[in-house]
Amino acid sequence: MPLWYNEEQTEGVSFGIKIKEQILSEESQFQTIDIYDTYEFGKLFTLDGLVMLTEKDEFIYHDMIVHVPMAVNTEIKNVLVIGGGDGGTVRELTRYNSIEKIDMVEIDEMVVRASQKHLPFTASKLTDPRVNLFFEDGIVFVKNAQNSMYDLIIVDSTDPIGPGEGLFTKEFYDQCFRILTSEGILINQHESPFYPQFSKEMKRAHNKIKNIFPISMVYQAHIPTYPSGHWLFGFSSKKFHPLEDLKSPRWEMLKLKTKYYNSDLHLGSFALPTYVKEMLEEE
Ligand code: AAT
Repeated sequence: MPLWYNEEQTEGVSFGIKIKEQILSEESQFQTIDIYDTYEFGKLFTLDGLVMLTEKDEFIYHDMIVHVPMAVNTEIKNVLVIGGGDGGTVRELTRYNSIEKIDMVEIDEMVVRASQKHLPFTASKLTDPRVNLFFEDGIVFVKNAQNSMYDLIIVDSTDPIGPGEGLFTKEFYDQCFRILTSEGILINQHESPFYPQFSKEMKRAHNKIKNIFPISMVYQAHIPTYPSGHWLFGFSSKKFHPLEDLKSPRWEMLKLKTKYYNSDLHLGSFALPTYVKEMLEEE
């Protein structure tokens, strides 16, 4: 009997991946952590039965959440990552020699330990000397952080149910604004535009952020294992415009080999389908 991982992405849509075996299943204080080995996607990591990443397509998400802001401000030195316990975001950040400090605040230490054991490539740079791991709630961390501490904040969080809920609130975005420098950039994983229960959250988040940051835009990527495969990210900033301030030649001089991100795609990722643009204009 073949084994399948099945995720009810909506009440009427189920997404399945054939699995070789289940490698891990544990209950943390916050959520259920499962890791499977699959035929098509390598290892699959889920929280509360929802896909967080697979080894085959995680490069798309992590390229887009990191290289987009880094190519807009190549001088970024201090970075805060909220969530991201699998280490993929940190891995991409550590490729920049110019970055001096990365604080990563993950609520669930068990996610980090499971990733280090079973997703070694994704978690490979969590031991980089520039990385400081904090196991606490990102909401509390930003409240206690000093003004103007970070050049970049990346919110690599779960969806707004469970522990990730508070990371989609106005209070949280206000704190992010406060602790960013005058050149600061905030990047959010922003849900999918396609199914209403996801797009509803994206619209709510975008409406809150655009009232706080002078520049707030949305960009997209194709992530096969996320609901609908069409995923959005938010780019907000106190100073930099993600297109007008893109430093393509400077970024290309760094000669980072990326599998998804490139300068043309950077520009293209901000060109949104009409229905998404209309959603973003709705109050
Ligand atoms: N890198 C892609 C994987 C993730 S996982 C998101 C992480 O956010 C999880 O490890 C979770 O424990 C952590 N997290 C959730 N809430 C908080 C919080 N309040 N403070 C700190 N960390 C938190 C992102 C997947 C995106 C899925 C899209 N469908």
